[in-house]
Amino acid sequence: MRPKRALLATATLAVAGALTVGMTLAMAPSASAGTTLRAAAAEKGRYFGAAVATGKLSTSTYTTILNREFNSIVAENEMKWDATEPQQGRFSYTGGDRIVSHAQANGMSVRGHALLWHQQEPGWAQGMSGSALRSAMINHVTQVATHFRGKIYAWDVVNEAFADGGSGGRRDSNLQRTGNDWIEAAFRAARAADPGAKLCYNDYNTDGVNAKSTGVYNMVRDFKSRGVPIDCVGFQSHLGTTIPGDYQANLKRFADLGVEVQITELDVMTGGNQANIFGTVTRSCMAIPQCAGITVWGVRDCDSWRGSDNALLFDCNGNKKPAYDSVLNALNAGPGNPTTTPPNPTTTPPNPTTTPPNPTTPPPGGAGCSASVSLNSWTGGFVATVKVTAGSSGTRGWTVSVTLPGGTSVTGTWSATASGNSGTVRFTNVDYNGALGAGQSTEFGFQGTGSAAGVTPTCTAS
Ligand code: G2I
Repeated sequence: MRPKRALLATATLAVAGALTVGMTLAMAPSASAGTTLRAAAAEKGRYFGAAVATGKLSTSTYTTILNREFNSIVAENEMKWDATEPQQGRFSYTGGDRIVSHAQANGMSVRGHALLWHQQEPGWAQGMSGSALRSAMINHVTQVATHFRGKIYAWDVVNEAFADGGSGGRRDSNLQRTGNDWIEAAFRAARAADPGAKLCYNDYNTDGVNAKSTGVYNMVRDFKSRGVPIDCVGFQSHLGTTIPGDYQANLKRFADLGVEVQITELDVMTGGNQANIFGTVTRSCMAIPQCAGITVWGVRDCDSWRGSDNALLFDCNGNKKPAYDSVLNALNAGPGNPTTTPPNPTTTPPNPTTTPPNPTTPPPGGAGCSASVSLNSWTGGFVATVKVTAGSSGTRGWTVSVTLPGGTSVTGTWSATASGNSGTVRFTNVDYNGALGAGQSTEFGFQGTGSAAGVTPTCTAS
């Protein structure tokens, strides 16, 4: 204890000294963009966010900093499973809605955190397993993503599902024990419920190239190759006194897979290196065009889950720390961002899950298409992915019919519109995937309860 206290006292003095510099800078008369984190990030096409606890929104020091410096927020706890579905099938959105309305009133976008996580499961789910849990978790994803539909820039659909250590494999949990496909089933359910939200996988200790991040990388590559809807990967970046030398290279290898990367829970151990590490993280994000933004996990040091680590950008009185200047300078020095646009808090960007047909070859119309289905099944439920391929005349639109066995019903559909949910169900294209050139394919999917084993889809083109 004693040496630590001495260390902290020294650090506090150092911080206080450097603060004078930070405050002088902040008092410069210019009110133009670039003098706050949110303005500097927005100028470069990024967001700069903070994790928020609703209980603090009535503290004026806190809210003043939040509204001045951040243009994105995430609920620190209020959108988690235990908070949103405290009893099975009974949903509670008070805290989450408060976060969303604060964002809307202050020009901020919202990150959703987190639909499925093995921690902070409500008690009723902790005791569940197998197909009952699988149905409950998919229902949770569907209900919560539907409630917030159109209001969330990016969802952490699944949080912290990989194991620490060298295995590169999944972490054991009751979620994982429902079957290895639980993550893709969750992403598909989230896409069906809110097609406009970017869907992220989020984890910690994945901040450099290591066995764990490579496990995640392999999953993302597999998802992209099979059309599982994933748009982004979150790197939590809870950092100590060092940062992996390949931090930026790691972000880049994920971006090269065709996903957005986001720094989602940044905080850094206090000490001599804190400002440098915050700066390195910010520069790394700015160097990757697909890095959409950075979220710090709290506003002031005293708001942090890390307590005495003093891990954030503002001290407990709300003063800017040297780490703040380091981040602001890195944002202002960074290149613009050609591939991501800053999320708009009030509109939902269209987010098709399939590649639109080539506009230079107008579809000639006429009959002819085929469909094939691949199934991920577990006891009591399934996710079906259907590939639709146009015949030699191409399509203007298509309808795929499947006849489901008795007792089986469809609970969610993406990239198509379903008529009915049991017996013979007809799936019709949505506006962006009906027109297919000759031989071109698109995919849609549905999930359901019961079994879809052996179903044969038939396709009709228009
Ligand atoms: O643990 C740090 C973060 C790691 N990644 C996922 C994040 O969701 C996680 O956030 C933390 C929150 O900052 C804490 O505030 O998650 C913790 C839960 O594992 C949060 O702590 C919980 C306490 O454990 C509960 O006792 C308390 O009721 O916060 C709750 C609300 O204050």
